[in-house]
Amino acid sequence: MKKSFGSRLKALFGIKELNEEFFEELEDMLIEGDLGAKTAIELSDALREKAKKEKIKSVSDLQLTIKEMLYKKMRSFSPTIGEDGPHIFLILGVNGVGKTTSIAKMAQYYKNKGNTVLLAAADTFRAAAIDQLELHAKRTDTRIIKQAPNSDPGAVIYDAIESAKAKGEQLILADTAGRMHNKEHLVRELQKIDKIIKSKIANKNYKKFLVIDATTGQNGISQASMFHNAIGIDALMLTKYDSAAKGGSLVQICDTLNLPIAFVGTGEGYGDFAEFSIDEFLNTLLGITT
Ligand SMILES: Nc1nc2c(ncn2[C@@H]2O[C@H](COP(=O)(O)OP(=O)(O)OP(=O)(O)O)[C@@H](O)[C@H]2O)c(=O)[nH]1
Ligand SMILES: [Mg+2]
Repeated sequence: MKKSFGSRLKALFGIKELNEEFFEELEDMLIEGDLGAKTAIELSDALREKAKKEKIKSVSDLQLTIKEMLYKKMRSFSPTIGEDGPHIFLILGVNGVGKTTSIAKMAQYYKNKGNTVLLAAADTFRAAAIDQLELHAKRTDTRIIKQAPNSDPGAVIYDAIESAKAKGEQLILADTAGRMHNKEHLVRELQKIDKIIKSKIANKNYKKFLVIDATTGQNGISQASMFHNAIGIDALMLTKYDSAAKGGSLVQICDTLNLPIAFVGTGEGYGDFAEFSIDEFLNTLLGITT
């Protein structure tokens, strides 16, 4: 297994003195860690300065300095469900990032908080997607609105909103297809869904979440730009941030698109889900043990 960014940081510090070679190597490592060239250069320059002025003496000094710098580039967001429902969360992301699983985890999470939840099976592109969501609905004891495979996802969401309003349910979690015949088709479909939701739900009760797979790396940045340009994203959700965590690209996405992160998934179980903590994320990324 590839060594985590944090353990490589430790190794780098262990064998080097703080000479030019060290900073170049650090810069390469930050780029490899998906923090992007801009951030990597910015960080290593700032560390150079700091090393000169105040002397960085230990690996923990180095880790904490990087942490401080990255902290400033990130924001978190904690969505709360008010009484004036229904609220709708549209869950977006490319194929296989963990949309459907995250919806099940969110359903459990909000139900545990005492909210009523409705699932909308608006990934109608694959029959199996509807079955998968239905299985999660059964397991988490959540109501689901679905239609036949290949039906219009906008219509599924329309139905779900009507139904949630009629039953007084507080939160609709809508699954979407990550795959389409082509990108233009996907974008057009998402824009259509967006329009339907906007016409039926108060703006403040409508949030669009983009799911980013922590193992994706650099590609996450183009994914985020694509979705953000297509319909505008409100917050990110990080998945698969377990074991060999590799989430450096998340810092870049937050920084370049100015987006907050709401949740993090750390496994396949319903409980492997939490509100995003910048502090914990950076500790894992940088190998900081507290
Ligand atoms: N380890 C781990 N696996 C996850 C996590 N979230 C999702 N998965 C797994 O990733 C795989 C894909 O998850 P799905 O929820 O089906 O992803 P999706 O985005 O809905 O996929 P499509 O509908 O095909 O676009 C499944 O095997 C999940 O169990 C996570 O946080 N950690
Ligand atoms: Mg899915």
